[in-house]
Amino acid sequence: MKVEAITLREIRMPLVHFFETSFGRTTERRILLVTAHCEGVNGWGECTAGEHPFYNEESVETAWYVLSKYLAPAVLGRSLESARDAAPLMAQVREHHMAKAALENALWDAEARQKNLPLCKLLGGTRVQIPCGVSIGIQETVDALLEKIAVELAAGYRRIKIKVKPGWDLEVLERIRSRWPEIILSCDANSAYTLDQVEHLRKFDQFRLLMIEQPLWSDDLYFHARLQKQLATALCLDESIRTARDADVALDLGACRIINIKLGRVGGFSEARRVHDVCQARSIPVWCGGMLESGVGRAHNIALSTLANFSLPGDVSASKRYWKEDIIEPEVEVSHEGFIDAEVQYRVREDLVKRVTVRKVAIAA
Ligand code: OSB
Ligand code: MG
Repeated sequence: MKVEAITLREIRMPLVHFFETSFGRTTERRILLVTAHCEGVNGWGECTAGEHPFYNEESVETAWYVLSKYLAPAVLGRSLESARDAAPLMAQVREHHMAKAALENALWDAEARQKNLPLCKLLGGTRVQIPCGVSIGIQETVDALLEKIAVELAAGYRRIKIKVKPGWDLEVLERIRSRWPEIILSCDANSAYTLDQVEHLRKFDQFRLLMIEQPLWSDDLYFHARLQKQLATALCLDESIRTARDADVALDLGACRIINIKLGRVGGFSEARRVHDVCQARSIPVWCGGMLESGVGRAHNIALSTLANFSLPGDVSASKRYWKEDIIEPEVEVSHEGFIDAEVQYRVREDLVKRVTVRKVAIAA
């Protein structure tokens, strides 16, 4: 598979509803898309870097720079046996996982198309339906949040995750639990707490949460292990797990009992599979996180979620929760039982991509 050219595009699309976390509110997404042109087939990848370096250190701007100056040149003109060969070619660049994932995943997509295989089969996935949860951001009022939860439960979603931060946590969880004592519920702090708040965090135990996601620093494993020992509720790590090695260390330390795998954060399908395998070997369940992706990234999250150890509902949900119109066809749909059919094949709507593109560069070998 020869990599003949790479196109970078930035698209802009308003979210149907703003999404707020402990680090800020997003109303419109800027998304960097990568197209890899390989001997007659085009593979698409999505960069999950945010508009600002708030979730992690990357942003659309840094990814655009690193992709155009370093990563695209590292693979252009190369003949790859498989997309698996891309990561070593890009390894001279330290970190920048979301930029690398966008390109690596575009190559996986191209390889699947070239071999005429569904991407999930190329990855070795076995699940035919994906259990879905939703991640619901911080709202203006608790009543507004309860209303949103009611809508998502009625739609069939199998797990509700809310965003928490100091001042938007215990009372909110209390209101949810008094209305729905039995639903599968979790929360995500995106690093909003410190170890000084252990006593406060211990109060989360009363709500019988499936997990508390990333309560402490985004680069920390050790103090999460200290915290986990003091909580009954399982911790789940998101930001802190950037490699399969991180997963190994986290599990050795006892820093969490569940891991959220995000393709961008770990640098693409190859490393995501390794994180999956480390967790599987140690009987630690994983689930697929989301980064407010367009259909391109969403389809890749679905393919990843077909791997056997993705046993918990992920944050991979229907296109219409995010977009008036998604850039893939068909859009991602979720059944009334809360599953996505993993056998659906998605196609990029290039006409729509063109309409929402604000910049584009084609880089040839
Ligand atoms: O921590 O999981 C997170 C969105 C942006 C940045 C970080 C996170 C999230 C989500 C949204 O929780 C998941 C989604 O619906 O895509
Ligand atoms: Mg998270």
